[in-house]
Amino acid sequence: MSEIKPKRPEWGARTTPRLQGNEHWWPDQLTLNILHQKHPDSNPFGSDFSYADAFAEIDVDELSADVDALMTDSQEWWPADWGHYGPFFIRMSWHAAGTYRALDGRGGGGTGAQRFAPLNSWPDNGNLDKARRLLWPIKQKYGEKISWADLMVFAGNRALETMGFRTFGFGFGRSDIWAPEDDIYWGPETEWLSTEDERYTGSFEDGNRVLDNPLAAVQMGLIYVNPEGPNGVPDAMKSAQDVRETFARMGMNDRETVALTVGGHTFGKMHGRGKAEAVGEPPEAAKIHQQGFGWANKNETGLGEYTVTSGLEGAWTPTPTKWDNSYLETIFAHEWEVKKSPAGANQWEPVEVKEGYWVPDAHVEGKKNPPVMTAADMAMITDPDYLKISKEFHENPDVLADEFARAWYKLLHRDMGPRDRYLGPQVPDEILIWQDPVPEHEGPLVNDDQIAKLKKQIADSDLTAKQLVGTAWASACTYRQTDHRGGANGARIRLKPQASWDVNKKAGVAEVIDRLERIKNDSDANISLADMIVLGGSVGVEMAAKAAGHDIKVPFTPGRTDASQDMTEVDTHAYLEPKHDAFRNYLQQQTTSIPSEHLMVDRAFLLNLSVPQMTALLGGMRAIGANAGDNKDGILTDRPGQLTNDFFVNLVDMGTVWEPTDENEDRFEGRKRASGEKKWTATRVDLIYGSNSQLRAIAEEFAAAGGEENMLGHFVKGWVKVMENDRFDLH
Ligand code: HEB
Repeated sequence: MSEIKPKRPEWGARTTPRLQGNEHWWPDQLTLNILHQKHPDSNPFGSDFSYADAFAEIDVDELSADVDALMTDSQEWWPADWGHYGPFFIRMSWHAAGTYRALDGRGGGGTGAQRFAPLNSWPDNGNLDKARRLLWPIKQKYGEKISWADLMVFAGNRALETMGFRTFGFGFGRSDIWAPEDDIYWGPETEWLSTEDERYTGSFEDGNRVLDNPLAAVQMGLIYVNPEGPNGVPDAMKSAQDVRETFARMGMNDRETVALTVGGHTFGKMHGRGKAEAVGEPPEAAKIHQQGFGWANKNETGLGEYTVTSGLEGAWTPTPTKWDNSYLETIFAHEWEVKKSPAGANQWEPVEVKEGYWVPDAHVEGKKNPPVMTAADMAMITDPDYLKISKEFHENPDVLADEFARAWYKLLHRDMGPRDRYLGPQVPDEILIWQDPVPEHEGPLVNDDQIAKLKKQIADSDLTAKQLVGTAWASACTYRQTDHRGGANGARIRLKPQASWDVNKKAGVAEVIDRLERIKNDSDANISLADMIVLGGSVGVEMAAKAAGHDIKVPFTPGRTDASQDMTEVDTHAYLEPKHDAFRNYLQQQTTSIPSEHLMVDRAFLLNLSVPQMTALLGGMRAIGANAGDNKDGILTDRPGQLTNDFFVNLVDMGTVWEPTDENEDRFEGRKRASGEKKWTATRVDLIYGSNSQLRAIAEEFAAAGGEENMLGHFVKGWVKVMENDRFDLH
């Protein structure tokens, strides 16, 4: 790369991070950047572009035919192994989707992020720049009608079909991003593929190797595990442990894990016939004339038979472009030993290749190679639980086919949220529990008169603004825009596991829901409990505003329905539990060293809030007194229950002096500067609005003349956004 001399930018702008910005000078400072990521004007199709509308114009049969034709149209700049790009595309799809992690819903193929750093340059994504470039003519043909995100994932699905596998179906609907996601934490390392285990506490040896939350890969730059074995050591049992952990982080159980690995490695090959050192920089660091192509390979022609990707070399089966049971037949037919690939990687090869198992070379006519396995493949027959499943699949190819089809479908769609978000004619009818289904709405929606009547009944009940606001918030705030799970629809707050979450118990939501249910049952209106909870929130906000002298109306759109317990995947719903919720000044026993103001920004991001909306909601909910539980932290007002700007007025008041009351500086006391009299208590997520310069800028505006009105506007907008984040039927 041509050297950048960072000291004297000649024109004044900072266009490389090496020219020090604020993050260099104050690395621990809270940054709000993740709330500003998607500037509407950064979308080349315009800020009001609807991918669903654009996609509606495409002919999916024509698209499928184009992708199918591409599979065997080998290009001289990247010749297809055995004349078929199918396996290569499967790997692209799997690596797009496989970054998904259930814990925070981040990653996955839903945004087309593989086009951008860091993913486009991850060592594990080696040469997938070529796979995407192969798809370019199709992308060019259809333009905005097909997103890169959909196209990349679809290509792998189609690949399976063209090689004789019947998939479970396919849903389109992934719209593209235009810049890397800034909000994803990929790990603490500062070096690719570092083997220092910085993301682990404990070790294999002490039997307590624990991967940091929310990570789902063992090393920086990998999708899941190191194919050579943990940190390159060829140990199949230990590999099994890593495979099990990383696949579980994506919500996959043992059967799904074996089905995916066996099914996936029925196809294609590994690439390592050459020196690893002869492979150049990844796309993000490649020279300008390479035009986005990375990993330039100086081994011979650098292509075809000389391709170096993972450094392991060889195919798993003698029939790598055909769906069959050959992976399990091959692995069970042989005894395996560790050998070195031409690039020096650890891989398993048969002690003696049996008749019928030699693999024809992908490029050289007449040449035969032994089948090979990775440590992770060997795990499938070494770990006793995996072995049992592998044997069952070996004996029952139909069972394998069904489980692989379902697991592959889940892999590709897991980050898309409810089935409502899928588009196109290939969406299967079967509804699956991991899609968090809710029933269809039946009958007429409640009309305005009925809504008005219900609102009056709620207002006339003994429920307070704190209770109503707190409960509606509790129901809706589980939403996360990362994988579109959670939210108020379904009223899952009354089901397992949500009903027993600590935050919901502390906030006393059960009692409020019970009261709302009685009002609903006494009424003839056709309204769900999910809607009643949200409507109750509107009433609460309006009551609190009225008490402060503001006559406002909080928009309410009915149409939610109530899910049942058996529509709810209890164990993965556990990931949605708010262990921290700044808006209700709630923090469960700290399990992370991340200061709570950072957790607050993360939650605001998951809820898709802007900075002013986050600020207004937090200050407004403090004024209403909507803390979970009875603590008064941050309720900086003498008239709680009223939707005022008191939180901001009192926070920026120079008449108060704040001091921490504990070593960790988690809680604080505010005393009157003049008398020393104790006036308030607060937490980090309160005081950050006075301390952080960007948040203080907004807090001051909300505390200034006209500020309360302004705050109210942002409050209502933010409130409705939170309540309707999961209304995919509306937007
Ligand atoms: Fe795989 C390939 C590893 C899973 C599908 N893989 C591959 C390779 C490696 C691996 C190393 C090679 C690369 C190159 O080129 O060199 N994997 C692995 C591991 C795991 C896996 C370790 C965990 C266990 N896969 C998987 C899955 C799937 C797959 C799940 C799906 C489903 N792969 C695949 C394919 C391929 C691969 C298809 C081939 C590609 C080509 O041929 O190109």
